Amino acid sequence: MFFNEEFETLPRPALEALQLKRLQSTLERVYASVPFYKTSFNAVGITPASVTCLDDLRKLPFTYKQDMRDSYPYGLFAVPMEEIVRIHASSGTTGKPTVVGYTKKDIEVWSELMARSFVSAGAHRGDIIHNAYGYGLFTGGLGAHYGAEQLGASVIPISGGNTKRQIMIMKDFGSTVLTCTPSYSLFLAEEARAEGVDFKNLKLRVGIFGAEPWSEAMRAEIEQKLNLAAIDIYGLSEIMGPGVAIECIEAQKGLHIWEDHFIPEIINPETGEQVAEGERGELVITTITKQGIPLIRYRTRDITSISYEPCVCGRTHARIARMSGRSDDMLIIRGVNVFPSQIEAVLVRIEGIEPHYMLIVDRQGTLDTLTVQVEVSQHLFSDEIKVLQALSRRVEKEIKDMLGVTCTVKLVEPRTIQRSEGKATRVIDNRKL
Ligand code: DLL
Repeated sequence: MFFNEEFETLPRPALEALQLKRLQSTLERVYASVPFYKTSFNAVGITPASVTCLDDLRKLPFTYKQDMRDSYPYGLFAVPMEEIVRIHASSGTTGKPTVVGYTKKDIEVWSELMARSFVSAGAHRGDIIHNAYGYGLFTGGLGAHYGAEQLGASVIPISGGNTKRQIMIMKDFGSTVLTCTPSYSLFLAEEARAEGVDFKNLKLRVGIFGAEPWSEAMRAEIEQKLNLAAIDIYGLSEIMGPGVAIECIEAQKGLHIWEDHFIPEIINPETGEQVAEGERGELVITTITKQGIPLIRYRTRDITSISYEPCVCGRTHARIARMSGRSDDMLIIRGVNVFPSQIEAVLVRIEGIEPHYMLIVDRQGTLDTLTVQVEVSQHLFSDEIKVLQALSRRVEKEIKDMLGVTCTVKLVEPRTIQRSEGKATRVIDNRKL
């Protein structure tokens, strides 16, 4: 099933020809209307006319989040404010947020790509979409909302929070599709249980989860606890919001990136050079239809790989692998590179603990220390100390075996790690480097 069959299944030569045409017109536009691009292209001696094939894209300089911060709030906009109909911003962990603006056309494109994404996930008209992504400056809520309406489904704009009410509404309104962060879906499952609501008796069929890293093991856990098919959706505010890429329900293997609107590259984050197909590296995206704030070779900092293999679903757009972290959230603990998602993958596999955890990184003298706080399951909680000690030793050993990093595991009481209604915060880094 497709939302826009013609474009979703465009044979690759036609897709690439379209990309080149759209790339060239984007370059012309930004060169003429955004001083930042004129300066940065001139600095490397390139004009839009020097880009005559897709490979020429590599000659262009990268754009960084810092460039957006430096031109805060509207410096990278390529159209006058009269044409901007919506503004979103992504919460920066430090300093000012990154601001993005959309023209009417940008909103139409975004709605279409989200509608395509819903269909790819197995949703259709007649579905009741329970949209628990936050509404506001965050792109999740409104992005999914407009896409659901474009699809012609019924959308419940519940937003995040008030979990008990969410469960009542899901049950009473007969929600069939759930959209929220993967961590919030597990919180919903937990609350439902506490309320005596069994997901087996709900109508939910599909969950569309993204906005934060998660793992295959967590997918298995969500699918089992919520009794639905869990689909991975990717996006970022700078590029558009949710719906840049999504898995298809047919394969659930890799996320199709909508290549008629975005050109993906995977690079080595250190050297900036392209890596081979299938190899891991940082995702770089060039937008080729955006009007409000087109971005050229934007460094997402997200680590993935790309595959151009044909997919069983019939879509011809390349697939990127589940994000395995960010090139900048990677922790280096005693010289070992650690992605929080890797620790999570170990935790969810162990019987007796819950995937609610917090990583605390510190430094004693010159040595890094890693403490993993993780919740013990209710049924083990009242067990004797000996059992619990053995369990922490086991978790420590598994983490050591899998990641090569030594840590201390502290089991904590069920439901004591702070829950998030949006993105979970899972790392506290107390090191002062
Ligand atoms: O999180 C947009 C979004 C909303 C995506 C709802 C999916 C669903 P930002 O707040 O700008 O936008 O954060 C973007 O979140 O660069 C990734 O690091 C991370 N991220 C987004 N989706 C995924 C995913 C939205 N499926 C940043 N897996 C991105 C892993 C993800 N990380």
